[in-house]
Amino acid sequence: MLSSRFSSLAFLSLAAIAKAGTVTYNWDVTWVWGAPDGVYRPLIGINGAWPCPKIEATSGDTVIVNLSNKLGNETSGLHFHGINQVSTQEMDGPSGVTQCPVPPGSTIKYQFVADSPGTFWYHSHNMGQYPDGLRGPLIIHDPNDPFADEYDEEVVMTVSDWYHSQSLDLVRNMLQPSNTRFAPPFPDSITVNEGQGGNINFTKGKTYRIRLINFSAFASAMVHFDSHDMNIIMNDASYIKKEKAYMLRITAAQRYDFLISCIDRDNRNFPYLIGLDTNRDFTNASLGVAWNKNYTGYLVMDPTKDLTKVDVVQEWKPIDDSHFTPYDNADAMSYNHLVELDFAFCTDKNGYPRSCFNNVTYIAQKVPTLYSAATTGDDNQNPVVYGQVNPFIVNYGDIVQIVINNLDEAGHPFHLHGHHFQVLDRPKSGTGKWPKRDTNYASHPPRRDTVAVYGRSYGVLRFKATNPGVWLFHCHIEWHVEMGLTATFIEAPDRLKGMTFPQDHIDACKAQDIPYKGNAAGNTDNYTDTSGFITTPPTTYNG
Ligand SMILES: *[C@@H]1O[C@H](CO)[C@@H](O)[C@H](O)[C@H]1NC(C)=O
Ligand SMILES: *[C@@H]1O[C@H](CO)[C@@H](O)[C@H](O)[C@H]1NC(C)=O
Ligand SMILES: *[C@@H]1O[C@H](CO)[C@@H](O)[C@H](O)[C@H]1NC(C)=O
Ligand SMILES: *[C@@H]1O[C@H](CO)[C@@H](O)[C@H](O)[C@H]1NC(C)=O
Ligand SMILES: *[C@@H]1O[C@H](CO)[C@@H](O)[C@H](O)[C@H]1NC(C)=O
Ligand SMILES: *[C@@H]1O[C@H](CO)[C@@H](O)[C@H](O)[C@H]1NC(C)=O
Ligand SMILES: *[C@@H]1O[C@H](CO)[C@@H](O)[C@H](O)[C@H]1NC(C)=O
Ligand SMILES: *[C@@H]1O[C@H](CO)[C@@H](O)[C@H](O)[C@H]1NC(C)=O
Ligand SMILES: [Cu+2]
Repeated sequence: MLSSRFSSLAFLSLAAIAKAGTVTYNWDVTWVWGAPDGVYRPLIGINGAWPCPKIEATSGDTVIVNLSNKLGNETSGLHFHGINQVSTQEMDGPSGVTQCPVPPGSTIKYQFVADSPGTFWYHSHNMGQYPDGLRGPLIIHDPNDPFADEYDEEVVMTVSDWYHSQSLDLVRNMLQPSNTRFAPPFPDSITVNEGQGGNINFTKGKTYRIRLINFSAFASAMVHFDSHDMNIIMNDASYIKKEKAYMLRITAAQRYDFLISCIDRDNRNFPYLIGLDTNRDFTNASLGVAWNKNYTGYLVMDPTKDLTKVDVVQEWKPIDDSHFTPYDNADAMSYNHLVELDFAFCTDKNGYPRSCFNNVTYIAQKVPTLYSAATTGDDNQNPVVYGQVNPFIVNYGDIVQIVINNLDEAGHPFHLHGHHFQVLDRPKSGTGKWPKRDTNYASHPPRRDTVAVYGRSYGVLRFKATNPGVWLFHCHIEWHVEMGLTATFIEAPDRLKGMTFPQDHIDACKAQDIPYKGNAAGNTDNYTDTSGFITTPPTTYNG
């Protein structure tokens, strides 16, 4: 599973003394015909192949991805999940936010410094495309890994829910007035390593670092290894004090790095279980248990021996990740800027199912939000210029507390671009709304980029606004993004004023006659003139 370049520890020690380099990927985005779970369907791959390749670099390296859209019939783009894009906010990738969609026949270059090590992933942030396959691991090695002495080999493991239909059709079916229960598409199966299998060679005396990445569009998964604990060392590319876990729950877009050791007493092949959690709230027994999609993989000591035993779990009791301690033991920051978001499903003027923050659904505008921030002068401090993208202006240096009140009965994973936030509190389901008091928080809260907020409960997050840019905050259930479950942080707009963009990014807009200056509607005479703003979501979904 490791590429040859990184397969030896010798490389890692070399990297420790090597100077920062550049890794370049020339990628054509192409349709590929494939059957990850045995059922053939069109997939979005790279350079004619699928699964998509892994990006691998060492912290400090510059990563260049030169992306040519050769799909012919769909736009595209890439987001590098968990990379904070310090000073390169225009490389973050979501369409309509930091760039225009890349039209067929165009090329766009992404370039950023991998400033921080860990397990990341990249994916399309355009047209609900990543469940169609356009996604892959992004591994940034750490020459100063504090756990380097504790493992011998590393293994990348990706997990995902999987669909037999294409995203465009799934989203079109979902966004219908008849969908009064806001039902998302239901996965057909679960894939591990994109269907390539998840068996791990397990040799006595060796300890393995598993980099687990969740590519899911919807479901969460429970992870349990027969007879072996997981020793977790990282969540979402942020080191933690080692935590022993019997079971983990990973939601869409999260990552965990953990160690598993093959010890003296081990003498057989051990199954592990990944159970797809399609229930709305696994902690609520009255909702029934819906573990109908399971994957069994093996820690393989001897491939000629039994590989049929199944790992059975009686009860799902995952470790509480909100109680992890960051490796550096950093204190909770105190905040000066509160943003409280009530999340609930809602219905638009045409009766279409949507999801809302504070009763407002996100509607993509004509001009990418970052381009508006760059080109509307001092008016870029005024949320009016951005249109209905749920904009929140925060000043440079603010410490922002986001409170997310989840009024839905299901759990939802929330992701912030451009930051690793502190998770101060994430109470159990059924707790209700934030009591508007800051009490009983973690004093050394874990930092991550995606947090699961339980049903009818809330989450309290803090981040420091020292990364000027336009950063989305959204549920990482892709189907909910398409329903509008997104807010936009306009961070330090005074520092975005007048910023310029690479010509190929602007050319992507020009090729489609998308305005790239002015307010949300491209008005350049009067930035607070809201004529032409999009105030109702389109009734036909085209991505
Ligand atoms: C695991 O071991 C088998 C032989 O037992 C070998 O063919 C395979 O390449 C190994 N896989 C990895 C990822 O090292
Ligand atoms: C990027 O790709 C385009 C089109 O394939 C090619 O013309 C260009 O030279 C590439 N750029 C780099 C930096 O490799
Ligand atoms: C584009 O082409 C692919 C492959 O033929 C097809 O599966 C897909 O549905 C098409 N997309 C659109 C938007 O027509
Ligand atoms: C990945 O995330 C999805 C969406 O939250 C979830 O359903 C699935 O169970 C997760 N997979 C794992 C292995 O945790
Ligand atoms: C999946 O695994 C769980 C836990 O062992 C079990 O309760 C459930 O019945 C399994 N589901 C299927 C469809 O086998
Ligand atoms: C949302 O709308 C409901 C019903 O119209 C109202 O009770 C509630 O106060 C609103 N919430 C916010 C945050 O505006
Ligand atoms: C569990 O689910 C039931 C049925 O939807 C609901 O009435 C109840 O409030 C839920 N319990 C909690 C603690 O959320
Ligand atoms: C700009 O447009 C706003 C909203 O239509 C209007 O109130 C304002 O007077 C206009 N400003 C100028 C200078 O025309
Ligand atoms: Cu959601």
